[in-house]
Amino acid sequence: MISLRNACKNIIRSASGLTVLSVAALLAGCGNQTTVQTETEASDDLISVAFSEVGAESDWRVANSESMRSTFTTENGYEFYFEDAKGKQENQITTLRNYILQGVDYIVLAPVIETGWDEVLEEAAEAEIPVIVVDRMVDVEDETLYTAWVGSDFKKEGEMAVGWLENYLEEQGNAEGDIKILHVIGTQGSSAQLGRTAGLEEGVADHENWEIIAQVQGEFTQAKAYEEVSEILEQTKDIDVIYCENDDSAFGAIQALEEAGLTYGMDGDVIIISFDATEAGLTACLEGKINLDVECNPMHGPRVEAIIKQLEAGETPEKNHYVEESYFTPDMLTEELIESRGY
Ligand code: GYE
Repeated sequence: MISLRNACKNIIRSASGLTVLSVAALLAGCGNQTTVQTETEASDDLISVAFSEVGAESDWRVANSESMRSTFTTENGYEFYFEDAKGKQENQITTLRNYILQGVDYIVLAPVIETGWDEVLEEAAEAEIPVIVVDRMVDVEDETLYTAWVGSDFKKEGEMAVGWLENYLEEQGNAEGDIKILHVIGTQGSSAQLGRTAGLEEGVADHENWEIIAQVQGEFTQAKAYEEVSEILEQTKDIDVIYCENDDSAFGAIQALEEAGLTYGMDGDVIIISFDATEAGLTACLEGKINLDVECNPMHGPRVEAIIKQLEAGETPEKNHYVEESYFTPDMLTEELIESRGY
């Protein structure tokens, strides 16, 4: 039996003589929204890579999308499809179904949250389309439903932040004093949130004098973090540390602190911990506004390409690939270093 995927693919393959318009009409039943190349020669040589991105909620995310776009170019031999899910899993599921119907060669998924992927990934497996998961993870019963994953060890990132705070407080001669932490949480249920939160919560459990006074939903955006931190500051100003799960939410927290007239960073009262180490985040760190910025590398395009190249060569890529990461404090930074990082 010819699968719908193959039927659609055949339409694409045999369409060389047709106009773009008529091909688009033919493909309407295949859920294809994208203009199709009419040069069979050209499109036959290209590997189609279809990416479902979380959204554009943060600088990190924008850098991640750009890394994909600049890797999967026609010059590099790819036909690249991109959909922004605007932070909604249901949009990603619809996008994946369209990619499956379209019969792309590879699906690349940056999942918004970990759960809820079993069904659509089974559909991709039935259509024999390899799915490469990038950045956050998927939590599926059958791990063969995805081919490989590449991203960060988010729990380790959280642990790095906790280890740094422990040392910093000791250096300040404040290892024994009460430490009140405001925790600005990222998108609930995303691997980045789960790992960074677990790192902090375990660190707090290990220190009798550390306390999380409130957990607010920053959703990885400046606007939401600003709103939530402002509300907390109306109730209390007795805060020693704000643990922000990404740079954009750190900017929101900083904005709220400034409005409330509180000092922060290297020369202030409130310690700011952040994650991502984007150009804007590291610039704020160099200026002493962020005490610690834990690195989270978004340049996944070349890493995904390496996996695809292995698959094209008939090799089996490593299932899970963790990116090595570090952290930054103001004394470790220079403008040149920040510029050289490219995001
Ligand atoms: O930290 C945040 C983004 O999943 C690692 O998502 C990613 C996170 C990143 O919105 O800025």
